[in-house]
Amino acid sequence: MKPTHIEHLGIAVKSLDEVIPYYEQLLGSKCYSIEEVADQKVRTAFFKIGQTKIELLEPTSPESTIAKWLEKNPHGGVHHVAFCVEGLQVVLDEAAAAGLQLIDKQPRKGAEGLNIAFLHPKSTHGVLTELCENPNK
Ligand code: CMX
Repeated sequence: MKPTHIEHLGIAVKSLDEVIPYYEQLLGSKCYSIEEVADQKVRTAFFKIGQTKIELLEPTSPESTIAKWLEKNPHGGVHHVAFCVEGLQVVLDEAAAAGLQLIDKQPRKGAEGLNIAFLHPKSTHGVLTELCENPNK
C-alpha cells in the first residue's frame, strides 16, 4: 500500500464543544474546521499537527456508527487510523486480493473532499483502518 503518511487519527467524542478546548490547549492551535458529514451521521472538528490531522467525531444521530461505538466506549477514544495513499482504487483491489475485508469496495467522499474507504477491523488486527486519497493531488 505504501501510504505516504498518517492522514488523520479519528477520535470519537460525545460532544465537540466539550472536547475542542482540550485539543486546542494540547496542540497549541485552533480547530480550523467543523464539518457535518451527513451520510456518516457525524459532525467533525479538525486540528493539524505537522502533516497529520486529528479528527474529532461527534454523532449526530443514535444510528450513527460513532454513537454505537460510544455505547461500548463511553469515555470516547481513538476510533480509527487513516492512511494517505495514492491510487486508492488500485490499493483497495490489492488489499482485497491480499485477503483484507473491505467495508467500501470503491472510494466514496469523506470529510474535506477526500476520497476514502475503510478496511474492517476484524481483518486489520483490531484497528479500523481508513485509506484516503486527495483527489486534487
Ligand atoms: N475499531 C476496532 N474495532 C471495532 C470498531 C473500531 N472503530 N468498531 C467496531 N469494532 C468491532 C467491535 O468491537 C465488534 O467486535 P466483536 O464482534 O469482537 O465484539 C465488531 O467490530 C462489530 O462491531 P459492531 O459494534 O457490531 O459494529 P458494526 O459491525 O455495526 O460496525 C464497522 C463496525 C467497523 C463495520 C462500522 O463502524 C463501519 O462501517 N465503519 C466505517 C465507517 C465509519 O467508521 N464512519 C465513521 C467515521 C466517518 C468519518 O471519518 O468521516
